[in-house]
Amino acid sequence: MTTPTEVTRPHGRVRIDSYLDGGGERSLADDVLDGLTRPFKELPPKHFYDARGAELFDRICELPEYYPTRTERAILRERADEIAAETGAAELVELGSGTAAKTRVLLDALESAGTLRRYIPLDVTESMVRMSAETLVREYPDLAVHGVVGDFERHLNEVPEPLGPRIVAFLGGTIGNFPPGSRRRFLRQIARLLGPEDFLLMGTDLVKDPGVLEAAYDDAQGVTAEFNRNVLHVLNRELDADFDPEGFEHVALFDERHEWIEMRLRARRAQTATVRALDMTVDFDAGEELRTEISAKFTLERATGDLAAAGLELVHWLTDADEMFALSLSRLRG
Ligand code: AVJ
Repeated sequence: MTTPTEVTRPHGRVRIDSYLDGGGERSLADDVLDGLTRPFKELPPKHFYDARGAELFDRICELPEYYPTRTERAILRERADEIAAETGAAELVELGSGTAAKTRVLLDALESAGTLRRYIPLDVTESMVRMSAETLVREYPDLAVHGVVGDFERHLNEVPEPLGPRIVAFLGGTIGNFPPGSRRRFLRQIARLLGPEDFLLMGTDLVKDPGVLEAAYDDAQGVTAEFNRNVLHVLNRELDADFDPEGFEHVALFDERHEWIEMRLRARRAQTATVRALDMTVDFDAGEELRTEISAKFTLERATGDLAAAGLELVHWLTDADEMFALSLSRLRG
């Protein structure tokens, strides 16, 4: 348990603990050192999300080709009352809460059921945690919000002790960003937040026609391409680098063997970038690719297997009529 760098109580029902202390920048530097010196260059997708990246991601969620967000929201709307009844949850812990747009659907259902007491958003973007906390306490007069500003890969231990039965929500399909081994390891860490009365509610995008998948990650307006290149803008700013984002082409393809989408940046020509903060140069051959994201797509079997590996058992598998996306409700295996 580390000490939060800052604790604020703007008024009785909001508390925000911040655990970001420069560790984030260190992790960017480490990821660049590791990832850009490998024979197959790679950066983890978490570095997309500076303010501009978060904004571009919000625009992606509105695109006609990008079905996951609206499909997940529709499933939630359809099934929230059932989830509330089944779980009787007093609190909602949300990992990667962002703007907390879909959260309201769950909070409404838990409030109507009369069980809701507390919301615990965990996100790396401090402004988002603060904004959603302040908005939500105004909208829900009996709700306490205990925000945790942190990285869900490093700060799960900082989630406060439960006040009662809880739902841990990990929405959007973000679990698909982890490669298979670390996905199961991460699910085991999440499982440690659960007691015998608690549930995990997780969103997973489903395996489907490759054309539909690839369009979702390569939209006609080029918003996803800009989102992909944004990681280079982040490196330029944070590490005093000089990558030319326009020197790279956006690539999105479905790897059928691994059942995941890969996003890559492909060098349009041979080029060298300097990363001054790390005193390193990075050479690209013409056509060389840098992998920036995997986004795994799931079947019921894959989801069940991953949950089981973390000691969790599936309670409900909730999908839309076209089986585009699924929400799984699971709990510790009894
Ligand atoms: C936020 C990780 C769920 O993988 O679909 C959207 C991110 N990348 N378009 C996803 C993303 C390209 C998104 N997740």
